[in-house]
Amino acid sequence: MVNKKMDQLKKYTINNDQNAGLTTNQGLKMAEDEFSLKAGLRGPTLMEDFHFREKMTHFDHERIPERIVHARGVGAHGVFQLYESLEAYTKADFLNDPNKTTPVFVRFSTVQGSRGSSDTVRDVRGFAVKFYTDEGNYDLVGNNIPVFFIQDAIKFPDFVHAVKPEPHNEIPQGASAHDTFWDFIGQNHESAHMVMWAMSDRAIPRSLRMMEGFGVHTFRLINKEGQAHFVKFHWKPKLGIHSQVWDEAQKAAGKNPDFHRQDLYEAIEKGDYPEWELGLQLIPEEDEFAFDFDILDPTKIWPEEEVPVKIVGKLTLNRNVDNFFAETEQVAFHPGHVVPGIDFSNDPLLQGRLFSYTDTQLSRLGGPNFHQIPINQPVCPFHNNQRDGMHQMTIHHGQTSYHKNALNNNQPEPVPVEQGGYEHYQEKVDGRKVRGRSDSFLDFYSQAKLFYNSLAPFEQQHIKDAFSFELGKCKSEAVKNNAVALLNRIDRSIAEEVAKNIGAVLPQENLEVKSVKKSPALSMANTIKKPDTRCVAILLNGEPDSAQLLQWVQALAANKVNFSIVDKHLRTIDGELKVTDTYDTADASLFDAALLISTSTKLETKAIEFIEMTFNHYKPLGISINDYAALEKSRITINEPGIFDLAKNTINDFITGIAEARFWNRTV
Ligand code: HDD
Repeated sequence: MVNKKMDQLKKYTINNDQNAGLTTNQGLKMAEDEFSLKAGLRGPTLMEDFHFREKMTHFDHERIPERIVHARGVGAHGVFQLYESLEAYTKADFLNDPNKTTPVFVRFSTVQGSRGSSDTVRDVRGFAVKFYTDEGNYDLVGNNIPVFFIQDAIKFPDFVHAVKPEPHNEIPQGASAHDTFWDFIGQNHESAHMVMWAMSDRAIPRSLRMMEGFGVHTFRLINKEGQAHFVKFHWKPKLGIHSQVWDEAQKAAGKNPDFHRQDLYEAIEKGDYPEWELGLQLIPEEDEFAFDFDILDPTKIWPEEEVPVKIVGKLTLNRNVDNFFAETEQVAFHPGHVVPGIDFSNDPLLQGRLFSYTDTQLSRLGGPNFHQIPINQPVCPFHNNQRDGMHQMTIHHGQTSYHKNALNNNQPEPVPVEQGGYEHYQEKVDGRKVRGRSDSFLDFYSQAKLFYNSLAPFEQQHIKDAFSFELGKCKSEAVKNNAVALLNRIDRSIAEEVAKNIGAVLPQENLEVKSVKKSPALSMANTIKKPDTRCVAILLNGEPDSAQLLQWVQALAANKVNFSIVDKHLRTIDGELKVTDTYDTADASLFDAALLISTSTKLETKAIEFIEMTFNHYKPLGISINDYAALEKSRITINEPGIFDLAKNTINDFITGIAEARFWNRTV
């Protein structure tokens, strides 16, 4: 398949170090690379050692500033395929022609932690997509949560200062469980809705491949006739939306800090290409005021039951990067990178973002020519009169670099709208210059309650647990009390339970939102469930029946379930199957299920620990055991939900359990 971006990147990708002599950057062949030039073998290094100085100088400058937020991330290449023309809504070329395949680059990220922090922390996940369209780059820079903490971009530096590690001791890393974050939330009730999502299971995804993405803001689509629709963008994962449990996420953060990054990399290497469908929620321009929330407010969703999501295309990630720094680290996203047919709304958070993203690249990527870095280049030609600057890579031929000119026939010339020139939507605006908030943005609590009402009981309990954990880590009584006062505005039962758990003051008056309204689309309990790409640890305790084992692993593979065989030592079983992990290298927090195969009368302690953690995290457990008494040493009873005794159940029953993923009605 033709992929213009891949073809472009190929020109910059070097793989010519084989059979090549070592040279300096000036092309000088070097006869020695292990010893610096010295005055005598035991003498000082000489200034004239240009090779040493060049090598060391380059090394000294290898790092660039990490992103102020979203520093930890992972990227991959892919394609976007439209299902049917959207010309009724937008003139964007890549959303008009279903025969066109648009190359994309996607970067997922956490928000709070630094570049080396753990993947499985409780946090919002960034979901940034760069479409390399024939009309220029279009960036949809979203998150895995459909709302945001604040309504106006001017508060973003305050919010980020509050959530980041505290300035005096740079603690904590990759966590919002600290005083300044909760102080900010207590003082800014516009965060109420977002904080409910951040404390829900959405903030601890099982895999980047199993989370939704949202453009968050209201944007505008404009068709050829100049008609506009308000739009919200959604990414719906084909594998469904799935999460870890909090204890598992914390353990995985230590056992494998690269858990999500590796999961994505390995899935793509195996050919299990992650897929999302693009969905649009559309509101005609004339219905702007038809809702009981302001559609410009980024702390509000448009409930899917009120404004349905129209599925319009598919994103597939099918290629890992060749070089992390060159591609994932240097990619520069910007919500202001738009194409004809896509425009902004007056959402005050979006408006501020339109300034911040290019600005931050100037210090992060070192100057105004970052668009020339291969990963950032559009796949269509670009011409203008911008010149010079740090890291200019292009030799612009000719005398003129200004508009208008007569010396070069007025080239490059602005392109008329009919020929694809971008024109801003001519929205009529009329108002006084004011610093303030629209009254229509003042309902902070209704949708926080809607979200909570929509969740299954186990999801609601996880939210209460998460608040109790996070606020329990705070030191200030005032911060805790203020946070409980916020919860009391949303739901009394959360406020009561959290106040009790953290020893905070429960306000006397119940100020909760009195609404039982639900939006079933918000619950992860209603998601797609498949066994595909889930990973099972096959735990050996004694020598297994190899024919039986082979049959089981074939059944797992036939259902696209991945597996690792775990034993005391790495070895080959009967010359066929390989033990790929030991009880020391594997950990239950890193697997979706376990299958214990025991042929001995005694269960090894580490095997017991493994199945107990699997059990405690509500995961399916397959058991093939010759002596049931051996299980008594563990806390597992064979009749609990999600335990599959392979003497009575088939391997396919176990695989159905793997698809189910969690058994919440277990007595843990
Ligand atoms: Fe932002 C990075 C998403 C509000 C300023 N943001 C960044 C990234 C994502 C988001 C996914 C990482 C891009 C990458 O992978 O390189 N940000 C969002 C969403 C927001 C949001 C969904 C609200 C709806 N952001 C937001 C505001 C501001 C910024 C209000 C400032 C006014 N964001 C930035 C930034 C970053 C950034 C400082 C850091 C690195 C970068 O831009 O390239 O400019």
